[in-house]
Amino acid sequence: MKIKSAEFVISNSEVAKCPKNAIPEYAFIGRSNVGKSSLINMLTDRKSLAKTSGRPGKTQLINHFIINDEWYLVDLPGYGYARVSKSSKKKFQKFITNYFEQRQQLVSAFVLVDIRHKPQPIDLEFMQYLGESGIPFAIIFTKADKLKPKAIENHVKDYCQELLKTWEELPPYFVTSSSKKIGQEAVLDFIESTNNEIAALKG
Ligand SMILES: Nc1nc2c(ncn2[C@@H]2O[C@H](COP(=O)(O)OP(=O)(O)OP(=O)(O)O)[C@@H](O)[C@H]2O)c(=O)[nH]1
Ligand SMILES: [Mg+2]
Repeated sequence: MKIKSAEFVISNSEVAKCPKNAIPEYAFIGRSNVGKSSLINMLTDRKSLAKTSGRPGKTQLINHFIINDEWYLVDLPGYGYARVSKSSKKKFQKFITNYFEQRQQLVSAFVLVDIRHKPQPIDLEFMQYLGESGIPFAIIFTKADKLKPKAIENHVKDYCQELLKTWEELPPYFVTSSSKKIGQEAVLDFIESTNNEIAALKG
């Protein structure tokens, strides 16, 4: 998919106030600092469409971006970062779970995990939560520039093995690096073919 346009639309803390348009939507979620906002910039070829930071907890709201006037890309706050505030210490903030449970337009979530780390309980729990809520998801391994190709292969293999302990089938997954621009085409092609399937179903 070619990115012809990518624009910020709105930030919200309530899912009820999110855009009402019935167009396909893809949401990026994962631990704080895993690289969600950076990935959004890499995918859209924009330097600072989504705000990034070296300190965890940068993204605090539900941020909608419209791509090619055709689909929404959503940047979400990270989970698993306790220092944000006392009241939001709960593992998955309520407005995030509300978003996933109520957002009719959501086609698929992308759960981002840092390729350097072993499977973390909080990520596996979030995937479990999505599965139980009937929300399709794909996994995006981030920061692949930090590992050598052989290590990437081993980490992905180990991750898949862990998933197969609880899942019968593996979700789609992608290896990416925002700094080295790895994985852009694969992720965008996945979104494009999913959009095409939806359009075909609609007739
Ligand atoms: N080496 C490397 N660093 C990355 C990559 N992607 C993101 N980073 C760095 O990781 C840090 C966090 O990036 P963000 O994109 O702000 O992470 P986030 O998941 O949106 O974080 P929150 O909004 O706080 O939840 C920044 O210092 C980025 O420069 C990558 O592909 N490679
Ligand atoms: Mg962010």
